Amino acid sequence: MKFDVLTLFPEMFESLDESIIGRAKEKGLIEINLINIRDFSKDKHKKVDDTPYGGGAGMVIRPDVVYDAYSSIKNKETAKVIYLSPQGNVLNQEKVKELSRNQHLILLCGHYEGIDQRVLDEIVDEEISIGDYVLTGGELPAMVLIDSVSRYVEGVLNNESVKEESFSNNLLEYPQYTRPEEFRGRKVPEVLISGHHENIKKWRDEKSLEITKLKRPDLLNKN
Ligand code: 4H7
Repeated sequence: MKFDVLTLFPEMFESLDESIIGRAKEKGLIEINLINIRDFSKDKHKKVDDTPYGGGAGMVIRPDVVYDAYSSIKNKETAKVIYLSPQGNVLNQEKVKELSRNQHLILLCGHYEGIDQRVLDEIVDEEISIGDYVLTGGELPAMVLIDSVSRYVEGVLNNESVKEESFSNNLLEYPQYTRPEEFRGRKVPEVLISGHHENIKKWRDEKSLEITKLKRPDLLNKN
């Protein structure tokens, strides 16, 4: 799966070189191509923004610079273009799964007061938000999208966790324990040490339900 990212801050995406996503890149399972919008400024000072028509605070990113950056992307015709913005459809696990069926996504990251509406109307297929709060840019949302979607790419995860995890069944996950068997007087639940797989499964299912009732009762009415 390929992600092209249009951003003014490509260095922010270095965190995706770590851990599971970093490994997926090394293995060639996902490709993340960063396009610095600033490289497409025709201005001698590499300016990409300007003051808003109609007045008001802050700066708006120019449409021509964004369009030129977008135009440089190979095979853009068959890709889906996503704009990360607080006005988009709120991302959830179902949407993540749906997005993972695309072979090529182009992620457009806004900054400052946003991007001129005309280039958005021209190139954006879908607007996505990662939640009802304000950020300084679309870069963190783009990284959240890349991380969550990449988990569904074949070979990125080496275990069964995709099938069992929270939200896939509208239940939260059961608690996890590892060594030592006793920590500051707190013992690992006996059943987990018993080796009785049927009882372990039953205990975990019960815990999942109990925790969901306690922490996220809203999820239980979604089945
Ligand atoms: C695009 C358009 C996403 C990107 C507007 C982005 C939250 C989210 C941004 C803006 C984002 C999310 C303009 C919104 C300036 C905030 C004060 C960058 N914030 N801005 N406003 N929830 N910010 O996914």
